Amino acid sequence: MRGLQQVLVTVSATIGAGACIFNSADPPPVDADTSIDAPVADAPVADAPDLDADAPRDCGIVCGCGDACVDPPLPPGASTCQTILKDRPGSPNNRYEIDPDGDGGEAPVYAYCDMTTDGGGWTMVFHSRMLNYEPPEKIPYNIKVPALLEKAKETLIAFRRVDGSIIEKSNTWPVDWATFPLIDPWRKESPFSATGAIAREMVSVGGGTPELRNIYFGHSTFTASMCNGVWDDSIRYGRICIEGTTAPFYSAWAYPAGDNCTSSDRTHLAHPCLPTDATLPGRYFSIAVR
Ligand SMILES: [Ca+2]
Repeated sequence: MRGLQQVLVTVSATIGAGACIFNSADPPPVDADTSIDAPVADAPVADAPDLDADAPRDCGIVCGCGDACVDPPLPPGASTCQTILKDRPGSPNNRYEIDPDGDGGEAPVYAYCDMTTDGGGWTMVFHSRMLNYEPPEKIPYNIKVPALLEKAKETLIAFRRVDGSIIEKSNTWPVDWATFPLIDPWRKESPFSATGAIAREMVSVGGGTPELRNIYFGHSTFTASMCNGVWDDSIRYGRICIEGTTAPFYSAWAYPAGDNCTSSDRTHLAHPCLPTDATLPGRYFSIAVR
């Protein structure tokens, strides 16, 4: 079997661009020049996910065990995770090549596509990969294609596992994903760039009926332990949360101590974002758009 795989890899490699030559048994090789364009932190994550545009190529299609496969060509013109799902219904969650501004302009990038949550078609533009982002003004999206954010209408925030899958609400994890209209300033800069802001939007938590909510985002802090305070711009801390909900509460990301990934209503008090503990999987804050 091993010999057959080797042959298939060799054959696929000769097919050229678009060939899908890896499967779960054969992780993709990591090239020496696939450095991750992310800020340097004092607490790097050893097993950080390779879900951004700069990470090495992965299959766009789930291959059978031991099989080689070839990506069908994407339709010409602009593509996002949403257009891929529309053109290929049933496409699985995975990394795909996208080109939001079509031929020319920005080069295509590889992005993780969430094809299942709330109808799918989400392009993940941010997936935390370290503790204590500094300085917060320099935290970019992982996917930096302006056309993607200019065209997007909705945002999905969620805590995800290292492989990109969402950690759904459960008895031991009372935190939901949430969707809301893409907040205008988020089109230009990541929410980490804000000092301290409140956007009022119709928010759906876990796919529920949308309700008007306050969305807090910025690298300052507020004194309330719940997500309902008044911003104090004199202190750098880092908060993203949605008042009165079980949506993700991502905090302390701009402060030199452990980050917290919990629920906005704080029913689930501070949990560190990254490590796996006895009851919870490793968790990473994420932002996706469609
Ligand atoms: Ca392009």
